Amino acid sequence: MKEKADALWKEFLDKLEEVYDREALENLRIAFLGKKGFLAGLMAELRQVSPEEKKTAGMVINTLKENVQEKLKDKTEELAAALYDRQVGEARVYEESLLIGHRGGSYHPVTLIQRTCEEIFRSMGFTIEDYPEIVDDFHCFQALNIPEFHPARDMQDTYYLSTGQLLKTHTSAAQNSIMRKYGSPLRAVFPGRCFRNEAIDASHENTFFQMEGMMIDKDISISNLIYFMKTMLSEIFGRAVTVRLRPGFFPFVEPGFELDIQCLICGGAGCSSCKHSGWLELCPCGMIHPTVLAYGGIDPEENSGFAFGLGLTRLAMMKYGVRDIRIFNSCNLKALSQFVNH
Ligand code: FA5
Repeated sequence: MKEKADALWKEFLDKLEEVYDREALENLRIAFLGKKGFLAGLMAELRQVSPEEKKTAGMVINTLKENVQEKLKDKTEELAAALYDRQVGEARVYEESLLIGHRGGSYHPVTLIQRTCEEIFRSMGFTIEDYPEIVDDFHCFQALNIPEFHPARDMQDTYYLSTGQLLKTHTSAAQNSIMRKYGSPLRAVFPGRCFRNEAIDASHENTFFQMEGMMIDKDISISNLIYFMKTMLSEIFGRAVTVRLRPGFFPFVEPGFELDIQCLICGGAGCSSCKHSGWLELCPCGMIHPTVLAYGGIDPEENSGFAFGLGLTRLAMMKYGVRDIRIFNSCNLKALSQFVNH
């Protein structure tokens, strides 16, 4: 019985590999689990097995059945996610929510979330700064303790221009100029569009928004950082959200952290938006590295500070329950205009 079950399992896995749509999946399910399917055949054979072997043989069949069911379930989810991606690509997914008769313009959801964040930080004494999208290597990398050939550059696949300048890969590129503009003490946030040559999927775009924040003064500590992060998130969501802080490496902070938010789309159960992990990387942060302070003309012996790089586009996904980041750059007004009243 065990050999037969193993052979069936292998055959099932081979066939599953070739399934690309729901119809084929259903046919496979019927072939294996249906009334006249292979599993039913094995069950029929069980009747001929001697009473001593029956229990073991029964367990073998049950295990096979459970494994087949689990794989079918995974494949169903995988196909559903792929179908969803296709629909988003064709900009059809939000058609039901078309605002019939709606003719007025509306703000882009990322603009809405950006303004909400700006308001929250303004109320806590932060200034709002603007910064160019085309920057130079010094500001994007070197001033952030990332010299030429540093491996951290590999994490941000960069678009270089023929002038030697580049498209800002992160809002941290503004840190140096803002430190030089204000010196210490300073409290500033600076939202901006970022560009990376990314493989695009449900949570990665090649053009997305971040909002950087910095607070520098005498005696700024990690508790200040955590306080501001928590205040911001509870203000934005208007309810308790589950976050986790784990160590993260960025050459411009020490110590550095990754602040993840529990996926609000699936409630942490796992879905395509959070890559089935239940968590979404939202806001790396940390204490500004003394070398970076010094580059910005601020004495690291006298001052300390924190910085964070909030993923604004991902935050908009969580806030508005958008499953696929691609919708934001889709120019699909039917989809994008529905956030007008949030
Ligand atoms: C940075 O960009 C650092 N500059 C952040 C930082 C600032 C760290 C200050 C410490 C201190 P990272 O590459 O992880 O880190 O991006 C930050 C956030 O931007 C991510 O958590 C995510 O929310 C968002 N993000 C990054 N890449 C993408 C992408 N391709 N598409 C959408 N959002 C992205």
